[in-house]
Amino acid sequence: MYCPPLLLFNPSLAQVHVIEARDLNPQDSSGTSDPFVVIKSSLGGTQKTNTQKANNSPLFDERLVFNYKDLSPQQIHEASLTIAIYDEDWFGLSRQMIGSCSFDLLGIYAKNETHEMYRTW
Ligand SMILES: [Ca+2]
Repeated sequence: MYCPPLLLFNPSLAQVHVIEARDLNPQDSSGTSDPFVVIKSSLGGTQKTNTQKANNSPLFDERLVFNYKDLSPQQIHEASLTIAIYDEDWFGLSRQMIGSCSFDLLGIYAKNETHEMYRTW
């Protein structure tokens, strides 16, 4: 069984650095969107970024942290995150999905040394 070193040293922390999105499809009649990112963990918990008003290529640069206790190796190996980006409407009272993707946490550690992921939709 392969266990990435970072998970061995700190098995109860998942930090997601949401950097940016580019060329989002506009959702508002103005030709722009008011995007924010929601991250949902299969281990429990949901976190979101701040909303970037009227911006189709937003720079978020926010770190979202999920802390857990007493995770089993099985839970860590099966953990996944779903990342969705929405357009905010009506001062946060409604939202419209622009796109989403999911990935398993160990896959990010195993695929590259920088633990970065890019997705186009
Ligand atoms: Ca909007």
